[in-house]
Amino acid sequence: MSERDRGGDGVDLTRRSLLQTAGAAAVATSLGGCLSGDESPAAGPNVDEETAYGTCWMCHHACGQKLTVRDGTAVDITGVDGHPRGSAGPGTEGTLCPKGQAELEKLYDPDRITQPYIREDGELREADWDEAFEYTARRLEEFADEHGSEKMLDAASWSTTNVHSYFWGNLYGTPERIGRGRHVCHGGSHVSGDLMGIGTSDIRFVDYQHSDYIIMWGRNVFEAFAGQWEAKQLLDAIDDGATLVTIDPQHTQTAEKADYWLPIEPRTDGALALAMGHVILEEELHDEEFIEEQTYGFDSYREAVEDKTPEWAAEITGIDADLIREIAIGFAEAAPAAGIAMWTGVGQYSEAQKASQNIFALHGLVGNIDRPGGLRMWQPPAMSLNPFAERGIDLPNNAADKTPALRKYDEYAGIPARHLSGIVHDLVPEMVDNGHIMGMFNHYDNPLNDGSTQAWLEAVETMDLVITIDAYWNDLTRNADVVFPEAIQLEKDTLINYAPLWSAYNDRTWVTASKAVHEPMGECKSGYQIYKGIAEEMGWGEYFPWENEAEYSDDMLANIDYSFEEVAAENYVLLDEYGYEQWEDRGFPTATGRFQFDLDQEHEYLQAAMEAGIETGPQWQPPGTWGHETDEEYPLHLYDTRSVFFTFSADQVLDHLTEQYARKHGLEAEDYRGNYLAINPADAEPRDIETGDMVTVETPTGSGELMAYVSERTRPGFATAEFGFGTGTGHEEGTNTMMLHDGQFDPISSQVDRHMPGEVRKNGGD
Ligand SMILES: Nc1nc2c(c(=O)[nH]1)N[C@H]1C(S)=C(S)[C@@H](COP(=O)(O)OP(=O)(O)OC[C@H]3O[C@@H](n4cnc5c(=O)[nH]c(N)nc54)[C@H](O)[C@@H]3O)O[C@H]1N2
Ligand SMILES: Nc1nc2c(c(=O)[nH]1)N[C@H]1C(S)=C(S)[C@@H](COP(=O)(O)OP(=O)(O)OC[C@H]3O[C@@H](n4cnc5c(=O)[nH]c(N)nc54)[C@H](O)[C@@H]3O)O[C@H]1N2
Ligand code: SF4
Ligand SMILES: [Mo]
Repeated sequence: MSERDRGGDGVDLTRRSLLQTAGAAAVATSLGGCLSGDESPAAGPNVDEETAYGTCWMCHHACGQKLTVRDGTAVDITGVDGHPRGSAGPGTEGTLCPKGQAELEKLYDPDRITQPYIREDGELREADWDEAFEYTARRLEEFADEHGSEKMLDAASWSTTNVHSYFWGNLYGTPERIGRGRHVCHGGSHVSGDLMGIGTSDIRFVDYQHSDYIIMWGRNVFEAFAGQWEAKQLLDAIDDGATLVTIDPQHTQTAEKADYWLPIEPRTDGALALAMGHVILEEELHDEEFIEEQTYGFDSYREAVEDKTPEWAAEITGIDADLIREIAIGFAEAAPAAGIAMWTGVGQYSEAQKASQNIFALHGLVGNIDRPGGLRMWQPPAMSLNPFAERGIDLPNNAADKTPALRKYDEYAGIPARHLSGIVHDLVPEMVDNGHIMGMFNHYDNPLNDGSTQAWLEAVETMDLVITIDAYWNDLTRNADVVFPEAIQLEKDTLINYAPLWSAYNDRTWVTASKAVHEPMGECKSGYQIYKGIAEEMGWGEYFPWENEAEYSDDMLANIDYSFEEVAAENYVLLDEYGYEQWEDRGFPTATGRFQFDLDQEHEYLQAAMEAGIETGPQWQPPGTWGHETDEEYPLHLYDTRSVFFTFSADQVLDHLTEQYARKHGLEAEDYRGNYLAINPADAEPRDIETGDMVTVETPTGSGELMAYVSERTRPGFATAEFGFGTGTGHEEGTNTMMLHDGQFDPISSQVDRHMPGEVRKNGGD
């Protein structure tokens, strides 16, 4: 296992082969009709050809795009060299991953919604913009009169403009919001990282360039990267001799490249981390000075790991005790040039808050925080996220005196998460039943994908008012009262709506922007124009003085003395330099100003911990403390995963991507284009299941049909399927794994728990 095998399946993974599984030419071919139609003349000497930039928004990580536009038609798309997110750093090639390349297919996709719709006499019908704005404003006013605006749920997600939060919070006045990080993405580690002083997820990235020892702890970075820079720099690091460890029940594409694969028993990460800490202290490999000067609560840590020997953890995790020792020593000896990358793998189970706390404690123990090769504390550029304030607009805060329902009503008094979270995704259907949530606003978001889908489907039908800004039809948009068609990133001026952090430049702040490359299709408008239109009808025109996104962006950039035009002309600009060990001057952003092993200083957490009956310091919580366990009837452990071809449920609608996904599994000859259930041969054989068979997967609360993919990729007993397919999504083929979900969530963070016990049988069998 410790033998380095970097060939994986005979495929030599390189920067290009990993990220560019299909060239732009292949994408252009797949666009077929679009590009050879009447308006797309063949290239020739008289053809008017331009180069333009884009800011890829296919997975919202903003890699730079360079486009060739011929007589108004975008014909080629590629990366931008040296781009902070799309390259490996200065002087290196910029590329696009398969999703990024597919944005051209999305631009010309005939299935996109390109017209506003409103509900009349129970049916959705096409409307013009004036009608749609007027109708929306009237319904919003009626909703506020009848229910109170606090019963409107803001579920906006990947909008390129942050104006939605000002619209729904400050102006309409709702305190109810489902955010991505804490509620549906990685709630457990969001809470721990925040309270320990290393950020929610913003700085959860290793300083790959200088690292000698990298642990991918429940992360599959070669399929799910946060911008291509991450996968590219990891490849460079291992080429330069860094040790790569993956801790994952799946033998992922990342495990294929690793020196060590630890096929951990799911949900036992907390035990492994405590045992690693035990070894590091026993071997005296901890950083005494850092602990003394920069941390809080070390005594509770020492006490917690005292009896957590590798032999103890081996029983629980299924990982050999000697291997645990080897990894712990390897990591600590390489520190501070050693880092742990973590995101959803230790984020999406009910015991994840404590498990991630135990893992993050290892950073404090070896003192690798904000030191070269360790866990970098990324800095944002000094851009303003509040253009209203920049303009001197006196924006009211109409949500300020409203308490979220979770904290207001007795029905939720038993839920510890209410202290730390405004909402629980999986409780929304119940809140709708209780009349505490009566409407919802969505923008580039589909909650039917995220958990408890069956209950959510009913909730959406019960709600009094559902408004969406989307690009495709699915069970959410079809059930909405208003559907606004949004221009995609290539059709609008784009400055990302948050201050960008992690990138290939580990010592520079930066921004990236691009101008519209193409006219919006049909009647599509940008998100900003949609909010402005509704606001004007609501009588809030004074708060929207900017004509368009570019003007709004100018105010976001004013602080750094750039205009939107100037950044867009370059695609990206590098700004201030910053150094390591920033805690030296600033301390850590915690109640004690130190890195916190123990979270007893945080009042809200203390309340939640007391109610949940857990400790504030590091602690071992066995699987099943809150989540489910497998049993005789449901012996398989089910989990959903990501593929490099898809972002959540957003782009399974693009045929070129589902085609590549089928090809990667060797199943392109089948008619089926849904997701696959990956299952180990040891589990498949007794069930008579072979690759390509249709199977039914069942949990105590639901079932679905999909195609089997028998593979050593998953450890025995663990079966996975990519999410974002099936009922509720825009690509109905396959199974929405969350249709099998029963509402289990982490009682501390409120994060959806996506581990489920299940059984699988071959269709047509017994
Ligand atoms: N089952 C399962 N669910 C998960 C996860 C998981 O691991 N398993 N992971 C979670 C994580 S980590 C996160 S961060 C969340 C994010 O998940 P969400 O925020 O829910 O995002 P998506 O599912 O991508 O939302 C897709 C919606 O955007 C629409 N859309 C596509 N293109 C456009 C466009 O150009 N403009 C507009 N306006 N709309 C568009 C689609 O039609 C669809 O309605 O998902 C979570 N959901
Ligand atoms: N292509 C693509 N890229 C993306 C996204 C996308 O949807 N598609 N989404 C983006 C977003 S918002 C996010 S949050 C990130 C997520 O990035 P990652 O967290 O790297 O996402 P996954 O690929 O789901 O990897 C999670 C891994 O955890 C493993 N795992 C499951 N259970 C356990 C467990 O109990 N313990 C351990 N140790 N491991 C476990 C799974 O087998 C899986 O390999 O990706 C980002 N990048
Ligand atoms: S990683 Fe891929 S999909 Fe995501 S922004 Fe970059 S090119 Fe686009
Ligand atoms: Mo996420």
